[in-house]
Amino acid sequence: MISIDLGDITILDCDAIVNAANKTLLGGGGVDGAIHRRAGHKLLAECRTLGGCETGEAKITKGYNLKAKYVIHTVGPIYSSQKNQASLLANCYKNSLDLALKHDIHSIAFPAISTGVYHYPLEEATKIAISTVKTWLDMHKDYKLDIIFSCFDEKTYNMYQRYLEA
Ligand code: AR6
Repeated sequence: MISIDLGDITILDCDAIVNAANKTLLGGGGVDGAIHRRAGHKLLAECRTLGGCETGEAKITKGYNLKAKYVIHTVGPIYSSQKNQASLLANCYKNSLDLALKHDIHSIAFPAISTGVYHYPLEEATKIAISTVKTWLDMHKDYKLDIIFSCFDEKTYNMYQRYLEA
């Protein structure tokens, strides 16, 4: 099942929340900063052991002080005119979902990856997020997974609503 939530991803009570991180996995601004602040310093300590993460890839840690048991850290593309932007962004969703399956995660919340500091145009990013997730769910019909798109502002929420209804 896919749903949308307007608000802060760090307070969601689900098995995993996804972090829109950078390649260092050592924290930053935006949703990354918010997740690290609420999870506490042990999250950073675990992230230091991971050796960073390539764009489009995903790595998993515990959630520490979060309600979520796990954080899945993925690195979205920094928007530019490069041709492979869309597939890199799609990989973030796909690889995060593959990790969820591997770790028996049955509810996962995604922020709008790359649409903040990384400046991916919201409408394009929303279409990629929704189509990638729907394709993954279609390919894993026997696995029960609730997916929440966590939208931090109304503009993002309205965009997800529009494309989920379409
Ligand atoms: N809950 C849900 N969504 C949030 C929250 C929150 N607490 N805070 C922000 N957002 P961004 P990016 C939304 O910039 O574009 C960091 O410095 C935000 O409004 O967090 O992938 C990393 O370290 C936007 O809709 O991520 C990287 O260097 C969405 O999350 C870089 O930013 C993504 O915005 C990654 O940039």
